[in-house]
Amino acid sequence: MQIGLIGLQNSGKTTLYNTVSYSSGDSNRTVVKVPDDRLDKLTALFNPKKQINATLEIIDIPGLQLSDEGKVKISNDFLSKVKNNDALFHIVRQFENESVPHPESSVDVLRDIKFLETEFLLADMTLIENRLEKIQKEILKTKNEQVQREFPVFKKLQEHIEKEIPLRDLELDESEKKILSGYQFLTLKPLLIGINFDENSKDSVKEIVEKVKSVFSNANYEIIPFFGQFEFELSQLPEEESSVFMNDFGIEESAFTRILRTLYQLLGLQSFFTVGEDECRAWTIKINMTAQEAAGVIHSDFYSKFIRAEVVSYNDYMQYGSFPKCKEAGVWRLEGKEYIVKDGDILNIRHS
Ligand SMILES: Nc1nc2c(ncn2[C@@H]2O[C@H](COP(=O)(O)OP(=O)(O)O)[C@@H](O)[C@H]2O)c(=O)[nH]1
Ligand SMILES: [Mg+2]
Repeated sequence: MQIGLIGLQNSGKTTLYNTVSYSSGDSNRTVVKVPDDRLDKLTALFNPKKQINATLEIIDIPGLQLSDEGKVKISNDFLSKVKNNDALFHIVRQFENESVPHPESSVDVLRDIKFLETEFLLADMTLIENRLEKIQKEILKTKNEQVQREFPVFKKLQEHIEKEIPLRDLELDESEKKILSGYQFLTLKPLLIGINFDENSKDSVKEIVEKVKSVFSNANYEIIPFFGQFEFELSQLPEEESSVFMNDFGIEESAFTRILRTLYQLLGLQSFFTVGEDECRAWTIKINMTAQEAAGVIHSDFYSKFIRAEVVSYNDYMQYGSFPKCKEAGVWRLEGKEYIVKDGDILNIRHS
């Protein structure tokens, strides 16, 4: 899964990137481990040679520049960088800092959110219009079925986006999604908005988040407040010290943990585990995936050669402490390929 950090310049993207990325240096692409208490506990029980957390790729996309007319320039470079992102994380600046100029000269979260959304809507509108023109020409020339199928879908998008509503708010069925999968619509990508506060303005967090939520009450995205600079500094401290500071400050979990949880919700993701003496591992899958599909995430052969899945839920395993005891208690199950995997299931795939 790949997440792109986007936003105006000096909103705190690189600061956040440096907070979550272990590697230092000026690379703008990093793979981070998804922390999971449950996996840590399974590792403590199985004592495997290695623990493999789920991972997430985070990309620090260079800040959007304003043109002389005060518009965001959506360059081809920008588009190529967001292309493969599964979700966009828009970092909006709420912190005041005189030595760091705001591209719009003042701090205004509502304006910046609206601003980027408007530019993204315009970019998508242009893409849709251009494609529709081409489709219409091609339909006249050829009887290409693929192109004919695209036409009503693009018409639907156009009608929707002309109301200035992001495409992510539009209901699309599987076949429509498939037709659109090759195109890059900015407003179709799942969106998370991170509001970057200064540690001194902690008391205003609630009020500002409420305000944003009420102004954009129909919006189909999540909002996360965080303290960019402060949380970066915490991340540089040893664990024991940073947790003391966090407690004093009144944040229970790091920005990263909160961001991850929200991302999983937003993208409809969950984890299952595989355990053993060699490795204990967390895997990320979509909610509602079947046992066979989950097996395919481990290895494509496991999909085609799937026989059954041995399943114990994490909570049951923790309660009974071993597979034999889970069997005795009747919580160890053999499930077929249609079984819908639950968050925290421990799976062992039987395959031919
Ligand atoms: N006071 C304050 N400064 C911040 C905060 N977050 C980032 N900065 C500063 O703002 C400047 C720009 O941040 P950066 O992360 O590079 O922004 P980017 O352009 O979005 O990547 C840096 O000097 C940061 O130290 C914050 O929460 N509070
Ligand atoms: Mg940057």
